[in-house]
Amino acid sequence: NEIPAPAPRSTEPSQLATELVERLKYRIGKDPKVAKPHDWLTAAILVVRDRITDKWMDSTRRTYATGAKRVYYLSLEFLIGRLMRDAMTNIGLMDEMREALASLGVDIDIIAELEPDAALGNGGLGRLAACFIESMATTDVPAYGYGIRYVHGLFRQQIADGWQVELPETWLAHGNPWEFERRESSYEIGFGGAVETLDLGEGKQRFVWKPAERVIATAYDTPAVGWRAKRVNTLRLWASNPIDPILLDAFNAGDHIGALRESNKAESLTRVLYPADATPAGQELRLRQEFFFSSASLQDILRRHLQQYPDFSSLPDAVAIQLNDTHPAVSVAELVRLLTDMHGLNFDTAWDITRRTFSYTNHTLLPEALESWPVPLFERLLPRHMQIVYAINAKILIEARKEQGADDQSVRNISLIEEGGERRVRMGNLAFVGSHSVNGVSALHTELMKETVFADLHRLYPDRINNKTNGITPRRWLMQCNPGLFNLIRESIGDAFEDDAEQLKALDRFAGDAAFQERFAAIKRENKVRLANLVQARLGVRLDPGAMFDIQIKRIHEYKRQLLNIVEAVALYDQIRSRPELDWVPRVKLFAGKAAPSYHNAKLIIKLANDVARVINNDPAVRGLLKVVFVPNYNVSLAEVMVPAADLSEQISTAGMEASGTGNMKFALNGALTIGTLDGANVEMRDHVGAENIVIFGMTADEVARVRAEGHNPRAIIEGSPELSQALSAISSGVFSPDDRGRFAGLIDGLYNHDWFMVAADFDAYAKAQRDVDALWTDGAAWNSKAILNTARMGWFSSDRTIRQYATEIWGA
Ligand code: DL6
Repeated sequence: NEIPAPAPRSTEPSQLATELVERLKYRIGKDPKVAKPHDWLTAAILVVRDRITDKWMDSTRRTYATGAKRVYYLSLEFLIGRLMRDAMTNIGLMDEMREALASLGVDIDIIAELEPDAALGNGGLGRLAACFIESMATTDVPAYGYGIRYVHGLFRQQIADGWQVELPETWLAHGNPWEFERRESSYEIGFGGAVETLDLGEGKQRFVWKPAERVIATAYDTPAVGWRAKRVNTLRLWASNPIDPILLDAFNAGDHIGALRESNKAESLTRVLYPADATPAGQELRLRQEFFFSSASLQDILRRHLQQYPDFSSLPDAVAIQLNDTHPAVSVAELVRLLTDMHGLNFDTAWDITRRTFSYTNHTLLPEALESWPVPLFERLLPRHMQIVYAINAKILIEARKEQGADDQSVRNISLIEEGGERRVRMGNLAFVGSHSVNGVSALHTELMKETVFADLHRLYPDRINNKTNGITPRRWLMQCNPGLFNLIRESIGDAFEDDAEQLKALDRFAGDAAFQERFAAIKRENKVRLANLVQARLGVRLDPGAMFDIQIKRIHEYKRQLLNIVEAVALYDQIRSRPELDWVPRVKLFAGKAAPSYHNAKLIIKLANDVARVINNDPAVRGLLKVVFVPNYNVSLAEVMVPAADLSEQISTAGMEASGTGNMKFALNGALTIGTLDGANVEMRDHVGAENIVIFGMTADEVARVRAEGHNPRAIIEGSPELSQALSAISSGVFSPDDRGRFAGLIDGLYNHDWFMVAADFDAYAKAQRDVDALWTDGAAWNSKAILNTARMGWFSSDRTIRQYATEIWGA
């Protein structure tokens, strides 16, 4: 019998207020008179969640009824940040909830600040996954995001005496009112042990993996609400639990700690997010995490498929599975195992289904970030998967050699096993051969993939590599983080851009309108005041909102070249002191970002930024014309304050090294001008906003590759640039580190000796570009016009566009 759908609930603030009090009493057990702000936050989330749940169930029913293809996005990271504003905006309840809470004496802005920032990711890759989940719901793609429910997300960063200190993050400390625990959706995941071969006669065999260890994966579901709540999808995160919570025999025998050892071990599997960005963790636990979430997700997908279809021949037509980087690449072997060993398909059929079901996104060309696992480790942990990897490898290499005439070197490059030295399983190659589509994340990155890391595989499968330039969700990165600008746009061009970001183009005609420029600039100023207040409160540093806010926020990495920016600040400091009579443009250089805890140079760069800041900010000769600020603990919520406040966005990676970038898109959409290299998506941004509205400098990717191949002489470059050599000698001689004069000598020696990241090579071009930026700043109308054109022309970089391209060109969804 059909169960009737519930009648739509009233969205009257008075009704919402009644529900808020109800949730507070019956779900949290608090009398409104004694409720704390945290209790109100939980109550507010529960009220919104109920409404979302109605839509969620509608969406699920609709997917079943229409038999629509389902998309599964497997990602070890989802950097979702806070969810409450996002959900309320998308379901259209923001104003009503504000009023309802106000009627109970609660300020929504205060409780919103208490929501933990869910940092289940490191940086761009994880935040992209979060934008995609929202855009898949917005564009009505039936999708599940699958990942890990880390108990501790990315570490909290404290700055102590200028150094980064890592502290545990505890986003679940107050519980998580968004999620539903699904005890019924749990699966066994095995590790280790051995494989038995059963002879079935007629040359047939069956393989039975007998794992030595097993844990349980339990699902936790969070609704992912699309714009206007047209669809609600599911983010399903797995937590690991022991099979036996306690070993009673051991406990009764007095071994109280030992009785819990296994249980602790099982739970520790999903306890912590690996804090490495673009460097493999290289830890057994990391491989365990990867297999754990891949296996749980695939078992779940196959179970759901069999509820609707008689067998797996229809899997590639009903299901698309996207591998977000190589972290879930072991899924290729696991799906073959599940289809053959557990469901009785033969290897060739299983392989064909696997390849037609998976697609893979590559997010980096950095050699150190291309995951590979030592064969002995892989074999010990996943003995059956090792056999399958060898079987796939044999198939691929025979095909390459016999059908394509690949030579020895090419066969070595294509192989799933890296030979020479320690033998390793190459996860990038496994993901590539196990997928029907392999995509890069910007046009330049995709071309470089074809020419470098996957050159031989590309020759073998020339139709497989394609490009899907990244995008960002305009709901979070404009509507919510910049309500002033959002309202101004709506007043000026109507609301069509809310459903199609490319309609922002209609703003073009306001670029030269003086009255509009004034309002646009006033909003930017308000956003800068908000950031200045935050900096004053957290760091005690006073910022002038009239100065140019020049911002670089992202993970700290040598290829992202925060060092180039800091060295330029030092050079500028020198100039301001030696030419005080000139009209210097007041600037604040703001930095934020985390360094991987084991990345020595990245941590040193944070210390340098802080040491330089201390000296410059306290030197009266600078007269406040230049300030340097490192804002601690960068996360999604901090980005939501910093992005709308930027005048200038620093996107200055060594060309050819940043796969795409997405921060670059957020800034430009919010009306910042970009100073950047021709790297990643900057190239396409220039095409969209117009070369005259972006400041491009420095070597191209081709030039970097050529210089690296031919060798260059950074020492000569430095000696030929008085500004640069003076700045470097100040840093290396201890002007900024009087307590330890040699602190930065090694860092600066690296620039003289090899300059791998082309900091010295690009310095003069960068410094000149910065002076061009200064000149532009002094012409307020010209600056504002360019800023408006950036906002107007960034609509194409909406993740809705990216997802539509994935849906039509990869998923067939
Ligand atoms: O595609 C999302 C994002 C890009 O925008 C960045 O350019 C890129 O560095 C980042 N890649 C990673 C790689 N980590 N691993 N593996 O985070 O992806």
